[in-house]
Amino acid sequence: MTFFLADSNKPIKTERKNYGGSQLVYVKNPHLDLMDEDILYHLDLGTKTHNLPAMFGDIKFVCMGGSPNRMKAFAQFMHKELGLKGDAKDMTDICAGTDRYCMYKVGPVLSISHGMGVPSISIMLHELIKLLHHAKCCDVTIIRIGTSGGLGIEPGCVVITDKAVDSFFKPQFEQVILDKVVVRSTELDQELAEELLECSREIEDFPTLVGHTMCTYDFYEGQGRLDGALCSFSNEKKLEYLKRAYDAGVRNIEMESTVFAAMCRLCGLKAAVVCVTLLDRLEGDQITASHEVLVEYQRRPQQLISMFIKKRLGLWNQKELLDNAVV
Ligand code: R2B
Ligand code: URA
Repeated sequence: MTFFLADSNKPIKTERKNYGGSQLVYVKNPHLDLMDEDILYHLDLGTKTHNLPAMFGDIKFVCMGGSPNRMKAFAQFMHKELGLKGDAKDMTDICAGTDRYCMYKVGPVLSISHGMGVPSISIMLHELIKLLHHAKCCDVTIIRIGTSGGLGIEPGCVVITDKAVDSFFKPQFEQVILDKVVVRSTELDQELAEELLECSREIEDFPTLVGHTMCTYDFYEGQGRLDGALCSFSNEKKLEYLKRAYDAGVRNIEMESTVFAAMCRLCGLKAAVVCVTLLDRLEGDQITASHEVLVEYQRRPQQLISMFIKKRLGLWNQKELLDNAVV
């Protein structure tokens, strides 16, 4: 697949080196084959109403985050970073027919919002994964770029998740199916995490580290906060729990990573989670940084992912290309 830069006819090739064959996106549902039409209701897309292979067949990177505004900003940023033709401001929301999620396509990059929490991201992922499957996409890398609460690290750090764990620090996601609990592994792609860490070494503007990410079903009691409408534990109990989480390797807390990791893994997608921390939960519960500081923090995962995508596309700086050239 080839895209063209705005200022030249220099092509952007999206083939990956050393990949060892194309990896398709799987759906593990025999019922889908029996359906005449698949309506992706929450995305306002469908197999009969839209030509999904034509619209999305060239997607190689899917980046997602909770907020629609942030994912629009990411799409506009990527448009500039990839030097694509046209005005980024004219970018249209592919899911404009619904206000559940937003979606923007920037060359081989899809930027999509997922809302807050496991149920919201899970609905979006079911439909997104079917979309990538119907569109016959291959070799797709999927990354959640989000916000989180840090644990024992400076606010503003970027955490690349090596393990997404539940509230008991276990690397698993429990899905209730009919009246049974099905336990799914939340293993993420370790090579991808290492590649991202390698990219981060070239960014001096903010610290990036690798650690476990704890995913909870709630922002307040579920994350051991004392400042919700309900709270039945002491500050001592809260700190004892958070310190145990730290000792188990947890460096940040958010609300989507386990189901994201579990679903992507089952469907053959190489997945990563990259979140900035807005506060250190060992120091407090309330997010007190100014709006400007929070906006800048939220750009950090975007900067890292932009560098990663540009490197994969062979668009990273000339010096590095020369340094790595085989003579
Ligand atoms: C991080 O931030 C949101 C809660 O404020 C939630 O979506 C998450 O994972
Ligand atoms: N998002 C979370 O889920 N928790 C925090 O503490 C901050 C952002």
